[in-house]
Amino acid sequence: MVTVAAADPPVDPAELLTLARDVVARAAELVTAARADALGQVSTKSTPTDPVTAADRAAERFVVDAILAARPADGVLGEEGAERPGTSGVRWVLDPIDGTVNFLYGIPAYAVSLAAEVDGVTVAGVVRNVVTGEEWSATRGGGAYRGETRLRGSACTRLDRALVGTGFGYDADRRRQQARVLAEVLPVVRDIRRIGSAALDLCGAAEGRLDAYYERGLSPWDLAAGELVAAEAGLLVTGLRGRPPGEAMTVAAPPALHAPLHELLVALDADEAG
Ligand code: LIP
Repeated sequence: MVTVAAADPPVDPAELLTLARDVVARAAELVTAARADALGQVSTKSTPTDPVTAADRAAERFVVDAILAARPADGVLGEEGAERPGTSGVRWVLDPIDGTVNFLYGIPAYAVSLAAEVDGVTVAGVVRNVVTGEEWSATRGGGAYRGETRLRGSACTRLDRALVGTGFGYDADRRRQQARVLAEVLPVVRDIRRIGSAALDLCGAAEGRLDAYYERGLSPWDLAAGELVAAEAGLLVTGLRGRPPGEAMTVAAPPALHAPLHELLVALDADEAG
């Protein structure tokens, strides 16, 4: 058993993963069952096109209650407002529906994303596509999987042959800046895919369904589980200019692609304001 001594009591990432997988699977069932009613209960957050539904909130409540029933001393951070410090050293980071616009439109690309951190380091993560039931998971040092299949990322080594995922924020000025960057990336790669869920983008890159991924504007809950899955699949997951992945920029790619993509995004100041 690999234990993480920083927590009190020490925890086994595999045990955290088992709990996360069970809770996420049940949350995905709740999201599916709630969709019909949720479509009539939509409000917005940062902009009129940044939705949140009753299903987002119900799924977050469910996950938080289930996690704390099992581990009452843990901390939680959720996209829809769940935030509590814990005393165990373990914090759960949750996006109850990553890809909420896809959820609203019935596009089968939205996921429940749940990660466990110990003293700020993600040690276990699960991403589950609610519609297809595909589940990506990882523990730190334990590898990344879709189901039982080990993930190794893409073998692509040329940026001009790379299928690159990205996404866009909800704010108009941010989208103008992202479009400026996209206009320079699109001509020099194979193609772009905008799937609409950062968690699924990161897992897609881990599996090789995308050769690489970048996005500016990710929140901790978008990133937490998918970042671990991508890293455990052998991808480099970074920001720009030596920074960690985060709100300014996240780049996830195999080493052969990370260097040219990173260089391009730095040249475009892709992590700058806007
Ligand atoms: C989504 C992200 C995605 C981004 C979307 C949206 P949400 O998160 O996962 O990468 O491009 O604009 O922010 O809002 O569906 O939880």
